[in-house]
Amino acid sequence: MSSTSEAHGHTPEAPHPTADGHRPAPEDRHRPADAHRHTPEAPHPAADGHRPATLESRPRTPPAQDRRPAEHRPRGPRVVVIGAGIVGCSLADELTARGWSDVTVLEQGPLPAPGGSTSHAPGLVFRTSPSRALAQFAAYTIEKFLSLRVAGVRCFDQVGGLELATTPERLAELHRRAGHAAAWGIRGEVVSAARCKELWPLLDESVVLGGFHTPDDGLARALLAARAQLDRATGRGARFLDRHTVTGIERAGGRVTAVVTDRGTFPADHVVSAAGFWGPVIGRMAGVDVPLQPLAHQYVRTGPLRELGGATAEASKPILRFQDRDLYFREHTDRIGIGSYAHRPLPVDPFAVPPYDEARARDMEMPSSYPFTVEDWAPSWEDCRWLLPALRETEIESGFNGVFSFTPDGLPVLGETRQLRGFWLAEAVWVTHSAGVAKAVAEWMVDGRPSIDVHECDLTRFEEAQRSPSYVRERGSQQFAEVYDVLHPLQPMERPRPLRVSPFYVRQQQLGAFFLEGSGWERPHWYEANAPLVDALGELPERDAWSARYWSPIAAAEARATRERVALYDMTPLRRLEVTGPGALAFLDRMTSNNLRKKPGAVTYTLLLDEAGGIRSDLTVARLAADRFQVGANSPADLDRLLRHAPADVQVRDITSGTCCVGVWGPLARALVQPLTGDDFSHEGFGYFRAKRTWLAHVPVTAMRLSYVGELGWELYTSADLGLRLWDTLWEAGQDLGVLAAGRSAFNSLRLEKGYRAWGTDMTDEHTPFEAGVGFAVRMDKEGFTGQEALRDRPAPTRRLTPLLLDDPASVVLGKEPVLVGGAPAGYVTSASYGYTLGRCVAYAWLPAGLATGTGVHIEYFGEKVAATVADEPLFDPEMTRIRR
Ligand code: FAD
Ligand code: THG
Repeated sequence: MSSTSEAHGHTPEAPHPTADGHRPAPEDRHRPADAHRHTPEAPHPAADGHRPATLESRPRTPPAQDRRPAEHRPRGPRVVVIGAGIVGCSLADELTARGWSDVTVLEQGPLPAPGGSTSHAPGLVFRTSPSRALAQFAAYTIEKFLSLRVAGVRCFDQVGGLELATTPERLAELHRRAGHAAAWGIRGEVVSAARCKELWPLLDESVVLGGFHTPDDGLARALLAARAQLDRATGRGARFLDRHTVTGIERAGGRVTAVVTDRGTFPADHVVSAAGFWGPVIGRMAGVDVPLQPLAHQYVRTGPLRELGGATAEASKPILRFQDRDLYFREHTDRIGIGSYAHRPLPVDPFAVPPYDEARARDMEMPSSYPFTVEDWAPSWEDCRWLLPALRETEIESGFNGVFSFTPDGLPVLGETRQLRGFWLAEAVWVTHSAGVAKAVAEWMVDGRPSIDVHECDLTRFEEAQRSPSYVRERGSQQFAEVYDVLHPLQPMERPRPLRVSPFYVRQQQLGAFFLEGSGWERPHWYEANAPLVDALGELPERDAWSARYWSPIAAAEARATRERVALYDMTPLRRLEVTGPGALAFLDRMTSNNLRKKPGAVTYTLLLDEAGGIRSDLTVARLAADRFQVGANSPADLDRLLRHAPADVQVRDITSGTCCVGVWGPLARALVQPLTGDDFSHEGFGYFRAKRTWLAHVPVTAMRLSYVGELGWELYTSADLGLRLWDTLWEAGQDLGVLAAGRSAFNSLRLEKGYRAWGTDMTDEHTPFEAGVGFAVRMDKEGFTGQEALRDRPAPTRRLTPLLLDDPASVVLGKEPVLVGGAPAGYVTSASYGYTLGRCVAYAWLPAGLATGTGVHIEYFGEKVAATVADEPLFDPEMTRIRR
């Protein structure tokens, strides 16, 4: 074992002699014996680990084509990565591959197994997920790991994956997962119990109903993959310093400037926290909330099994998931490794995790590995032996409670914080997604944006109320418990609720609202009070059990009433930003694609694009006064983006919480509102996409004439204190008109009939406005806006967000299903809803451009092929006669 000095540290006695953490420091005289070891088979580079000439001949991944000697190459900004787990190592590799070679990775534990989650991850990699981003991350991880070897040993065993069903519900779920796989381009097949037995001879076939087999999944050797990437990054100039504990983050003028360790300070232009479940600890040093909860998860190894006797390979059978009992399995030569999510959540306080040496002294193998609690394991052991009877002849040989991160929604937290520029998070990442995440973050840092849509993982996505330690603990624990549950896409978590409610909440409760949750808000999906209207609807097609969940025929009645009479929609959760100041117009005009240079009173639908012309958001911008705008926005990322770019003479404020909004929509909307105000609400007096400040009886409101449901009407905004009064005023005034309250379920149906896109679902920054069908909101002739140049240079679209109508009036799909054109997978559904006015289910899908109207396609729903036809949009009221009158 040779301790090499590319991991040159600064000893406490002689801290950073030059105050420049980048200079090669003197040989480390105090290196602990177990520090950064390198196996003899793969000797590590030269004494100056900075730019080891010996590695120049190593294969490099593109785009590092620079052939200049290392010392003459530009090294890019100074990057410090905290943590040398799989994420930190992969990130160093991806950054240096892009020419940013001034990368220092600081690790508190000893390399190569520093004691984080990676150090004991059994490495199962399943790609299939409802999240397209996660599926793409995992696909890249497999692709990359397949190409990595250390001393001839592969970093990935492509043994395949097998998920089992022992209940009919799970079998249906496997069909649904097969749909997700097909939608994201993953090879997979639902197979019989007999085939499962062939793949895994130890199974008791009689308890299995079927399985989902994905031949390209498999096992990552996480530590080896980390090592391979560490070596490659080192070869390009990165350095890894183990036994360096980060204790502080220095900053100046809102930017990070350096990372402080127990062995010196490292100046930095960018700092990435890849500290895994220690994320909150590093976050606190930077003054940033990191919304993740560390939880322990049990992993055991059995004793040797006769049935596996003679096995030579580490694993040859597919990695196995038995989600009905929250278990997974892999081989370790003649033993089986088993992980469980069946036990009670075991939260761990990241601030109380002992340092490496103390952990060892305390009977822990490493800081992330807590002693095994056998009582939590007992019930699972019965389940294991039920599924794999051969386990009855053996016992558990070893086990531990291994710690890793859970976020409130189960997804990673990625991106640069606005509070502290240059400070990035790459946390709550599985081994499965590690390389994909590292690639996305490296692209983000180097190119300004990831090449795929990662908005689901954006660190801005949690609202302030979703970042409290109690919320993160509760939701994180629930994520643990639900990790393998069959979850309906609309299914909300039960606690903590209610969290955010609109001022109309009491009325909604009185009307029997059925609430689901979104962004912490309680949102009525329909109102039981409207149940009597269902009888008048006539026959509705029978729904399958899955699509009937979180659905009610009442939604159809509410949709009908909106088209025929008038309905009140609670639009309070719609994000509202106020943009003010002398520079506000110029700022918004530069930030978005449509013409905003209109007189006060104008409302404009416009797009927030990124530098590459991708859609970051779609907004409505109401000019309320010369230098005051109200922006209707989508995710918290919109606020973040505007705040990042706002010049000194512009103020941007999120006013959502202090205000509220009711949408009053339907042909009788004017009859309802006009009598309440002295202002002219006629078509001539209050035109489409106009805004007015007025009073409705006692309530001061900002009224905007627009409608996401495609009917005549207004969004009415007031302050939160007056919300209830506004609701009651409208309710009373509408009694003779048959007003009703309507929910999100009807809302979503109506907006899809009208073809209005939902950002984040139908379109993201992966798409241009022209592909997404919102090119009408782009003024290419306007002077200078973000994304304009890129749009000019973009080739003609090859894909298009395409409206589909399902052929059979009784069919429904829900979104994220694969679409087959000519029998072959060609795209996926974004959103879908039954169109009650059209009498057909509407689905929008990303499909190749140029499919003619009338083209027949199939959507795969639970393994069934559902016929649909490419339609012309908008599907409803193309002449706009219902809105413009
Ligand atoms: P880590 O590996 O924890 O690395 C973070 C590093 O940061 C650590 O080495 C730590 O020492 C260092 N650090 C922290 N604070 C400081 C500081 N102040 N200064 C310097 N360094 C610091 N995932 C899968 O994909 N498939 C699986 O089958 C799988 N099974 C698992 C089974 C178990 C029992 C467990 C516990 C986890 C499993 N996971 C699995 C999850 C996976 O292990 C983790 O999500 C992943 O390893 C996290 O990688 P990371 O690099 O983010 O974190
Ligand atoms: N209301 C307000 N702001 C919003 C939304 C909203 N901002 C975010 C999100 N929703 C934006 N989405 C849309 C989508 C379509 C329309 C409005 C907001 C819309 N489009 C018309 C059309 O496409 O025909 C008009 C477009 C035009 O004339 O330029 O109405 O719900 N306040």
